[in-house]
Amino acid sequence: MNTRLFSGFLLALIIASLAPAHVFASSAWPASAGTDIGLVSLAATVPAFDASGVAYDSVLGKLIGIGDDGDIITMNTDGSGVTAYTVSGDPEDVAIAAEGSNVIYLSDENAGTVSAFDLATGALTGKSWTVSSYITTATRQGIEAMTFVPNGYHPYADSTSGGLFYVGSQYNGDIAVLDIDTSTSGSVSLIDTIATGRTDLSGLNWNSDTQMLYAAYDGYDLLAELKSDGTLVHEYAMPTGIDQEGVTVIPNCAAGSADVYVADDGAPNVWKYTGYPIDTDTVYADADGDGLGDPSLTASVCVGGSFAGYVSNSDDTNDTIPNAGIEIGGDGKDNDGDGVVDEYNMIASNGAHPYYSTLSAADTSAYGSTMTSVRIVQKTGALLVTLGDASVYSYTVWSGGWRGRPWMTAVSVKNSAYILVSYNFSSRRIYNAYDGSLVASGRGFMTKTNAQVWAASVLGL
Ligand SMILES: [Ca+2]
Ligand SMILES: [Ca+2]
Ligand SMILES: [Ca+2]
Ligand SMILES: [Ca+2]
Repeated sequence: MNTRLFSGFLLALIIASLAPAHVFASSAWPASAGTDIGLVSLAATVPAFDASGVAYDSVLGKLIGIGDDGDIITMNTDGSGVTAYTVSGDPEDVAIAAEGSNVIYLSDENAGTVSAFDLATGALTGKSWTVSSYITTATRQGIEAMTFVPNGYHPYADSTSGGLFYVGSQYNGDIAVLDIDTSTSGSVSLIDTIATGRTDLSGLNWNSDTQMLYAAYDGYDLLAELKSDGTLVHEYAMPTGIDQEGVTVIPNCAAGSADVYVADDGAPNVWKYTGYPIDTDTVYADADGDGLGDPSLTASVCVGGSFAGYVSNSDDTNDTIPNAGIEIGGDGKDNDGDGVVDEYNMIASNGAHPYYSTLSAADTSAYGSTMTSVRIVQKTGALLVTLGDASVYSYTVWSGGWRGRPWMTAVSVKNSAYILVSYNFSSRRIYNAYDGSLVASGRGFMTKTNAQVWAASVLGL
């Protein structure tokens, strides 16, 4: 509806008489003051364009504008590159069911129909659906708003057309959720009716990246954000002085904001507002590919989205070493998720370390880098190895412990990751510090020095 056809008095009367018991307080407009990109070239190329609806096809990279005199235009998001088409009737909004397909759907306010138009041929496809019986309208207050919500984003059963059409009435603000079989003319069924609680609904736009339904209310100068089940999330007072007949939102999830485009009825005016806030998810860099993210290196993605090389958790203590499933000592966190904090790792429960166990234990520069301490617990006979990521492994040597049998020692062989464990100078074993495996053993009295010589000889170091 072109509200300029009404006097200010009449408009005020309509709003006052239809104002519902709607108490959600609107917030101040959170985006820029706006620029009229219709003035870039649209006003010159299609001067009679009576902006009524706008949508965005991210595959084509084009805004698609509808004028209620039957004009259809596509243009770039900066207002340049206008291509114009014409169609009969009173199209008020436009919906895109399959981006990049070139097929768009027009809601005709007077006819109460939805029609398919092909941008590739510049003509109606011939398919149309009568929807007027599913929604209450009045003269010049018809199906003013329409958008398409893909399957998976609406709370209803999947439709064979890939999603559902949300068609809004300017008269009472209700949204008819319709399953339109886009393959067959005339086949349409009502799935649900959502009462938005406010009249003068003039534009609808679903965005899957923000998972939000944007609803413009012309006479109220409001932009509402709703979930696809109709739950109201936000309501913003829009810049006044224009007739908001159509709206579309183009998010930049990495930047955490969106551009909002508004079709301003009565003239070739399309307003662009920048810096509009959107919800995003935070993801964390996973440079070592262990599925754990680096809390210090983040990126912003669309709701439920992903970004290559990033994960949704921030649980990595060291993003240069794969250590998923390993308890890191001394950080106060339960890294391996077993309910115990900072405990020792055990081969039986944690398995061998996913990174250190791939290294050669024969590397004679290991001690002090990949392995930072070695000690034996006299009472239990446990060999404790602290690895370079601060994880501590407890390996059981001589099970049963060594209570009352002192003189146990544990030492790296030639700074390798082989550990020589001995007691009473008479029994010796060599363990691989990376996986706790027993490599060799020997018996018979030997001094510390000779035991080292023996171990180096056995290992070929
Ligand atoms: Ca990682
Ligand atoms: Ca890691
Ligand atoms: Ca733990
Ligand atoms: Ca820990």
